[in-house]
Parts: sequence; C-alpha cells; structure tokens
Amino acid sequence: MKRRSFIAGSMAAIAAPGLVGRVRAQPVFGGQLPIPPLMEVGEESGNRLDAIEGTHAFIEGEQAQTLGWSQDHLGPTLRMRRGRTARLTIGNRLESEITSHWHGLHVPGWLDGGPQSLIASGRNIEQALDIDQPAGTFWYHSHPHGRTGDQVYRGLAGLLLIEDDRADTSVLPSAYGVDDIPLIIQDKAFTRRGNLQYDDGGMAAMQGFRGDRIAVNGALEPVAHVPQGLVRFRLLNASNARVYVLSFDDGRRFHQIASDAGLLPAPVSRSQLQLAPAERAEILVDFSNGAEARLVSQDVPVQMMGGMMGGGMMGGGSDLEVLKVVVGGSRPATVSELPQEFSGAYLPVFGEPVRRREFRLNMMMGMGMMRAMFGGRPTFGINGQAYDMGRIDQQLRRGETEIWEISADMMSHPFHVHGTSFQVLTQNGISVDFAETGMKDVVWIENSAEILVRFDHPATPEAPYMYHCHILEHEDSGMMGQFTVS
Ligand SMILES: [Cu+2]
Repeated sequence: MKRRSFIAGSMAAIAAPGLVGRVRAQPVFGGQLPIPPLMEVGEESGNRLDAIEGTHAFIEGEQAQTLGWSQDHLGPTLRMRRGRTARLTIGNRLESEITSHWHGLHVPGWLDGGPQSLIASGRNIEQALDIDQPAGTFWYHSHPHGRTGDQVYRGLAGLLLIEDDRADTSVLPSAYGVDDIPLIIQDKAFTRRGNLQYDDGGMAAMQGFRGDRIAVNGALEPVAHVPQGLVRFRLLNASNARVYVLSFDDGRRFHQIASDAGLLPAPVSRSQLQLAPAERAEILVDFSNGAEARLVSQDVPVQMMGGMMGGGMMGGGSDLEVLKVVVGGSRPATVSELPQEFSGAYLPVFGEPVRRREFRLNMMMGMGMMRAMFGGRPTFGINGQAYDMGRIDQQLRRGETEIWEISADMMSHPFHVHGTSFQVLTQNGISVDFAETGMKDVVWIENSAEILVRFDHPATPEAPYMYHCHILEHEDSGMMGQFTVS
C-alpha cells in the first residue's frame, strides 16, 4: 500500500461519523439576535479593550466559561474611519498571554498583533492605527502561537468596520443593528452541563475543530428582527475550522456587495455563498414582501483531496440552522432600491509582478500524523517546515508586486496573509473573475491558487507579518510562516 493511501485510510477509519461535527436534527431557534455594542475609535483617548474571563449562557440555565473583550463573550464592534488614527488601549486581564491582531488591516508589522507582539498578563499596550484603506468589514482576534484556536473559540474576537468617504454609503443600508446587521458566525460544541467543549489534538487537529451548534453574535440559532425593505448583513466566519455554504430556506436570491477587504465593483446576484474560516462578505437581502426567512448552511464536510477519500468528502449531513429573520423591526428600512454599482469599490492597483513565490501547505510532516492518530498534537507546516518564531521564512521588498502560488496537502485550507489585501488570479488553474471576488485577505485553497500581492508597510524581524492556514488548529500546529517587508 502506498503511504498516501495508508494515511488517508487511517484518517477515514478514525473519522467515523459522530466523532466530530455531528449536527442536531432539530435545533430550536433561540432568543433575539444580540447586536455587539458599537465603539467609535478615533484620535481621542479613552477607548480600551480588555481581554477578560466571563460566563455566558449559550444554553438557558447553563453557564459556559468564556473569554471576551471588555464583555463576557466576544467584543464590541470597532468602527474606524479612513484618514484618521484609531487610538485604543489593549489590556490583558487573563492569566495567559494574548495579542491583538487586526485581521485585514494595512498596518506595519509592529502594530499587526502577530505572535511576537505578546501582551503579558496584567499589562496594557497603547495602539495608534493609521487607517488608510477602503471601507469594509474586518475583525480582530488574539493570535498567540499555539493558543489562537482556544482563545478565539472561547470568545477573543470581534468585528471591526472601516468607513471611507469614497464608499457611497448613502445608497446602502447603514443603520448599525437596524438595517446594517453584523453576523459573527461560530460553531460551538457543549458539554452536558452547557460548558464549551474544545479539543485541538488528534482528529480535531487534523480536520479542524468543529461544533454541532451555530452561534451568531454569541447566541445559538437566534432570531433577527429586520425592517421591511433592503437589509445589509455583514457576515464573518469566525469559526475555527467550519466552512459555511449559506442560503435562505425559501430559495430567495440576494446580492453580495462586499468581500473580505471592501465593496465589490457592483452587486453580484447569488442564491448561495461560501464562507471559509476568517472570510467576510456583505450581502443585501430584500425583505420588502414581509415574509420571514431562515438563513441556513450546508453542513460542509471536511474536503479531502480528490480521489484520496473515495468520494472526496467525509462527514456532512443535513442543513445547519444559522439565523431566523423576521420582518417587523422598530424602525423603517432606509433603502428600497438596489444600487447598480459602488463608487467606493476596492479596485486592484498592482504594478508588474517582479517575483513568484510558492507555498505548499503541508499535513504530511514526519511523525506528526502518527501523533495525531493517537490523540496528540500533529506537526503541520508550510514548504516542509513547521512554524518557528525564531526563523524568518521570506523577505520582501516594500511596494513590489509578487505572484504567490499556494497549493494544498490532503485537504482544503483557507490561506490568510497579514498586512495587506490581495487579488485572486486563479483557483485550481482556472482564472478568477475579480468582479465576483473583490479584494481578499483569505483565499480558499482546494488544490492551488495564485494571488497578486504587494505590501506597502514595513515589517521587521522583531515583528514580522504572518501567512498561515486559518483553520486555527492547523495554524496552532505549525501551518504558518513569517516574513519581513523592508
Ligand atoms: Cu489548514
């Protein structure tokens, strides 16, 4: 038997249905969708975020031990404006170290909050982020090496919105929490007593940890009340490993208006939308007929490489309930007509590429796979090397455009690059239409992809930028590299 098929067979044997990601057949829609409080972050001082421990009742009458930013679970939505400096203090009231990573923001390495920028227990750091990039939906989360999965899963994550005069917000729903609604989607698993369950060894490390319940803004399968008209949802997949393919149960179409890094050139009509971990999308949904709808997701199985797993899939089941949307908000909708195009769209502007780099996301790393089969933590890597905080993997020049070719081992991986936004050129050898994808900072690697990338800010060896798989258990097990920009 060849080594590859032996390992694939062994993975299949320990991936029997029921171990990971099994979905309840009949979830009951819970309470009202919570809306994270909005924090305007500008040049004035006084804004702060503290990582704290809390308790949170996902399940009525049961308390889960959670983490949050200045609240029991998750954090406030930070709103920043292009052309301004965003000042805030980050405090760590936990016993373990954290970082504050600004996912998608174009800031220098020393402000990026990567694994080198640890905030020790009891300490504060001051941040001044010069915001200069188009409007969009971003997020922030802790990023210490080896513990990102655990901390994000328990709640050290929040949304970050950038506003920009050039983005034509007047034609888009923009009343926060009314017709412009944030949806932080995470899957959770619970113990019998309602506490959060988490595992980053063995099978969970290989497939990525997946829960069987869907939390939106920290509430399980909640209900959102929306005005009768066009409603904008800002979707963030803040799950550790789960991929969603979202659609409405009544089959209604909707328009995607933004992806990871900002507005698309024009709305794209869709009936479903795939969101891999860390990806964002903004959609406009028409509720003018007053009918309620359920946002559901396919229970996307872990996608193994074609042929290796027979059907190429494992796991999977019936649809997951995400959110029920009921028409009848307390305020009227502000927008009734779909815009035809966006003046504030984030268009790609790149020079001629001067270099090509290749990145192979590896799961086959010596004895690592064997360790995982016995419940331990595997070792993953990129280009044959597991992440090492003391090693700089790539050195880039500021302002130079490059083509990065990323390919995947064994299963599909969401590849994230810090410090910039990029254009996806090809996926699996097929060219990608920019109008459909827009500017990105996460790209889904089934087999391979090519991206066009450039960095306009510096990153030194003391605080380099990261590239990594955003399946957090893969990242924590070494599927990450780091680079400088000078
Ligand atoms: Cu991965």
